[in-house]
Amino acid sequence: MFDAEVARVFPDMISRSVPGYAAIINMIELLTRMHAQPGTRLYDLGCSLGAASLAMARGLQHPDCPIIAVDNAPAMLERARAHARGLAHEIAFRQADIREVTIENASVVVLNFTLQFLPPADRSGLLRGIREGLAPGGILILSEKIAGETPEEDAVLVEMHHAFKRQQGYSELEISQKRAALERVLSPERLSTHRERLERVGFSRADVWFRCFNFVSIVARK
Ligand code: GEK
Repeated sequence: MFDAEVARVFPDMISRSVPGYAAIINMIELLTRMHAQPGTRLYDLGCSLGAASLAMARGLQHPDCPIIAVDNAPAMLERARAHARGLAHEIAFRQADIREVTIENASVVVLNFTLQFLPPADRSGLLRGIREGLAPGGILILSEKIAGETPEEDAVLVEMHHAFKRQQGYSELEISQKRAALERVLSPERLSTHRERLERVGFSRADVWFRCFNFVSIVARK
């Protein structure tokens, strides 16, 4: 699914299909600056080409914080490693399924549009593991495409998202077919479902800090 061709067009594809993607990446830098603690780890789960990992590296003010970036698509990791070459702060890229990764002593964990690709039944387990691996004061940044709370709200949000994609010249592009294929394997959930699950697995707060149409980003605290 996330093959060499998707990896090649990925930056263009994601910024044309996720409204606010660039703003979210920028704010991951800021949220890292605010929350990274000396001697802890940072994780980017489902890192693709490493845009969020690079933002975390820019935001970090402590040299002793390893950044661990995980993806299970070799084509993505190959490009991600090339992008990160020569960086002052090294990023450890790992090819693995994010469901198999043990999160330990983490101050910032990023799931930037990745949870949506896991089968819904696997989502609680992953989030519980993240919560257990967070150090006191640690945060999870969770960005997702969401479904509306009602069919009516969903229709309004989808209409706006499609207008955004047209504005981005999306239908003219060959990559629109790739995107459509990806979106068929993506299962968005309602914002209320995300909130309830985060609470159920033990996060004490979940605050939406970004929203545009049916795309949100949440900061969840231990
Ligand atoms: C960004 N965070 O640019 N284990 C590991 N990786 C996975 C798994 C899994 N089980 N499932 C999917 N992936 C990035 C964008 S893209 C979002 C994330 C999108 C990986 C998959 O290989 C892909 O690279 C990524 O999750 C999702 O900030 O394409 O809409």
